[in-house]
Amino acid sequence: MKIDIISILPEMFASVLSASIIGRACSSGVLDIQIHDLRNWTDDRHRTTDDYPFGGGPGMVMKPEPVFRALDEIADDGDASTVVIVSPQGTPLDQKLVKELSAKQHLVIVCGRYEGFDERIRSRADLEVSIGDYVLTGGELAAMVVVDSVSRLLPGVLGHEESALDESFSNGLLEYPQYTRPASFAGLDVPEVLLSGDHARIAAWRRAESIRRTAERRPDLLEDAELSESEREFARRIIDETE
Ligand code: JD2
Repeated sequence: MKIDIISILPEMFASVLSASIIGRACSSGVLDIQIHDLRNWTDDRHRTTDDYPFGGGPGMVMKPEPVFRALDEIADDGDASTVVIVSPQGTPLDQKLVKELSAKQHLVIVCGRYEGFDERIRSRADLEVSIGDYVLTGGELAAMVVVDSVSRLLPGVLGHEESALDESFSNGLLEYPQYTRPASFAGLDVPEVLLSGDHARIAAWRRAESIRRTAERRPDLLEDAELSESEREFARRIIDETE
């Protein structure tokens, strides 16, 4: 997958995108990420990317011309590129949208700063995405969240062991509790079932704990989760017991 990122703060990306799993994916050729400085498409002495809002009001907005020129050059491959704007007004990012984005050949992510975008920039986007209901100072961290979550779904980015673990968020439930050695630590013991070697019992315990945890912490997720009738009854009981 090719990912181009357009930003006025390109230096923000280096450590995040070169570290660990994403860095390895780039080195191996599975991922090709290019960061572009939006100021390269300005045409004035001060390399200006913002301007005052018509109608007045506080703050500045991203001016359209540099973004249009950057996209003319970077998203120039017809239907093969998907232009994504990150903004608090976008479609909330969830694992389903991450999966859809991971099927694209070429993503072009536009990061803004200031108080947002001249509305005409939106006409160049295929998709506007938000990473959550809080306000960042700009789109760069959001773009990195999109790149990170999408990258780990690409074939060959995670090892086999790691990718098998992915099943659990994709089933719509929270993860079951996990433990490693030692079996007893700080007076806290690993549940006996996990030491039993009884794989059927372990699978049943993990499934029940996933449902329990989801019912306690994120009951909203249960609506779309695939549960049997008796699992639904179990979840209902946990919700009723959780004040
Ligand atoms: C951004 C700003 C609007 C005031 C460009 C914020 C985002 N989940 C998210 N929270 N915030 C953002 C985000 C993304 C891009 C920009 N700002 C600052 N915008 C009103 C301040 C400017 C995402 N995705």
